[in-house]
Amino acid sequence: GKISPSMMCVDFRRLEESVRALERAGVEYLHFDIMDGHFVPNFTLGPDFIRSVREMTDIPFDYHLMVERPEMLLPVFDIREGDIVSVHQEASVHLQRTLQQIRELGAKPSVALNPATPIYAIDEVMDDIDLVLVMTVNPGFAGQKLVPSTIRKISGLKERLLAGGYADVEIEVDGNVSWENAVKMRQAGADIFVAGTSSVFRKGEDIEPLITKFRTCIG
Ligand code: S6P
Ligand code: MG
Repeated sequence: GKISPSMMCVDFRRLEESVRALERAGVEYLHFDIMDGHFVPNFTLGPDFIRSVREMTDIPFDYHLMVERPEMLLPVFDIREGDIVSVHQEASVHLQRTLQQIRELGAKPSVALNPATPIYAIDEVMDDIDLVLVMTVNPGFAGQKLVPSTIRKISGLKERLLAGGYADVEIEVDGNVSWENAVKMRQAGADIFVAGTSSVFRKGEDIEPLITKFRTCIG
């Protein structure tokens, strides 16, 4: 599996030091939670912050847009080839067009599904996505508890991808990806794991050994 550490969980006083530790640990992506105070009841990381991290490292970025009308905000980010861009199914009125716009930027288009959003919501855009972001908590905050039904949802999605001829579409999981939950999510078919306060970001603990431990859970 691949690791995408959640940057909203980093100790901002030690930002550069943390990015270096994540580089040494060899994480595949950096996950940025972008919240607008409308689509979700919280407000987080903006383009200036993300741009300053962009200047520090070449690790591909994983943009998680928890905003209404995400298509309007694509130009404010320095999206590069190989980055992931996830938009929520409910947030984009012309979802297929938004995914096309992400593809045109050279990035990997992805649709994020809230716990209550059914898998079939993406049926008509399967040819337009490289991955699906399965939310395993309701988006808005770090440190929440897993919504248990989402584990079944991951295996349901995996089956559907295989049966439908979309075996290349990856499954990313986000929310309370703890050591124990990571194992279950992996068994259910997840490929990319967002690591947050449930695993690698713990006050006073070094990131690197925690990433190594996390790897053993996700295979
Ligand atoms: C939640 C956000 C996530 C969190 C992540 C934190 O709205 O999309 O990316 O930052 O889930 O991890 P944890 O382990 O604290 O749940
Ligand atoms: Mg996220």
